[in-house]
Amino acid sequence: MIFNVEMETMNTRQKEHLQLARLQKTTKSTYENVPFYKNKFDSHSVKPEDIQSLDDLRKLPFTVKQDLRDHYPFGLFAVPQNEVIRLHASSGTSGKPTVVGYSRNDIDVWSEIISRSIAAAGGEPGKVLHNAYGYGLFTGGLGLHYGSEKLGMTTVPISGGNTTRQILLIDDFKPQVICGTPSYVLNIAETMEKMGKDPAATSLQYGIFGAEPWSEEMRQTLETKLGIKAVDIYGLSEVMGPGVSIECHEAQDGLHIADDHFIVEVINPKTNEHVPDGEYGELVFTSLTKEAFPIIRYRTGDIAAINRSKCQCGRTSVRMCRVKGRIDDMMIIRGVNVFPSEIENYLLQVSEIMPHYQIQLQKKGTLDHVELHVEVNEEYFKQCEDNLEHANIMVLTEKIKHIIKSNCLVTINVRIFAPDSIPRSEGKAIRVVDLRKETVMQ
Ligand code: DLL
Repeated sequence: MIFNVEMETMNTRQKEHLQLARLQKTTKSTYENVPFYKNKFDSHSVKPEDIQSLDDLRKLPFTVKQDLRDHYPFGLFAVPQNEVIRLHASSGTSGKPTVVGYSRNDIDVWSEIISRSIAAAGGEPGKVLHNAYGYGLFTGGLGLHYGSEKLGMTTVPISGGNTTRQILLIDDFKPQVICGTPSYVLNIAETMEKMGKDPAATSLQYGIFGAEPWSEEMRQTLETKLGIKAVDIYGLSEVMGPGVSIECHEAQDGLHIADDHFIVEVINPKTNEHVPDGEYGELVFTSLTKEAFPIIRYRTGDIAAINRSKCQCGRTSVRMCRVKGRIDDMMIIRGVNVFPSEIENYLLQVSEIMPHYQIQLQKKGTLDHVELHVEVNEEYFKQCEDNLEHANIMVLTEKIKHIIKSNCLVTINVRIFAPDSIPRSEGKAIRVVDLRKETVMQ
């Protein structure tokens, strides 16, 4: 179902015309209302009037996460604080959190974008949506919630955690759509299995999964276990929250960017030059309709590629491929670049292990030492007489090393653990544990 046919199927000329008008308005508003942008534009000798075409966007300076931290909490807002009706913030693992604000109109626009995202994912008015994204300062819970209500779905604001209760409510309320991080929804499905329930036998038909990198293999796992169609949803609080892009359930072939509200660019993170369509680079977004917290050329740190071909679903927006990961999460193992999601993709093809893993980074001398922690499944563990020293475990370790080596071209150490040893996620999974600063130099 296409929620807003007029906006979602516009032709390129109409879209570009709309984008330019909105870009000019945003540039003017940021210049006039946010001293940070005024100073930055001035130091780059660019004025809002210089934006006469979409290509002129390149004249504007980039914005980075540190700019948000430097102006904590409200320094980048473009409206007076009494017009800000909602705040969200990132957890800020290092330093100050990043705070974002929304005007009433921003919340309406976001809800509209999420409604059409849920419709693209298979949701429909009158059906039930189980929202297992965390509610609170994180944008996942409330973002999906408002859009689901606007679409006219019966919305279950369960949030993350309390997994057995989630299962009870799925049984009783019979939702067709489930939203959550892929790692948490996997946790729900496995908990159902442990309770002797068949996760594929619920009322669920569609899953809307995102907020963390995940792989095609993880999609297969979730679709098979739960008997659903699963789509990828992407977003970040600095740009709006979830809904910046989403796959359609018809094609499941790249995420449609809400490009009437955001312009995407893809750059080489080292040279800052644009890369050709189809090539991987860092995603950069400019908001076109946000009032309280407009953002110009925000460098997301996320690596993906874009594609401008038309999708079979009829939507005409630019699409992006699934995000490989964040630049910060990229590991360089003896000169080869690898993202955890690439390792996941091959790991999940190994039937003897569970779809959970963690990568530990340590320093040994001057070299980075990478250890992949995986968990053997119950059945195989029994065959190994519940013994991690069993010869079959050694064979399995070598098998995993070989699969990673031949597909990702890196040699990494693999450690196999007993079932249920890897921490389960209730929100964003922690895939990489970086112990390099704590590791004693040898
Ligand atoms: O994670 C917003 C969101 C909520 C997206 C619910 C999707 C669903 P932040 O907490 O600000 O916002 O984190 C944003 O998470 O820069 C990416 O690195 C990562 N991320 C988000 N969605 C995806 C995805 C929300 N589908 C950061 N695939 C982003 C890969 C994702 N990474």
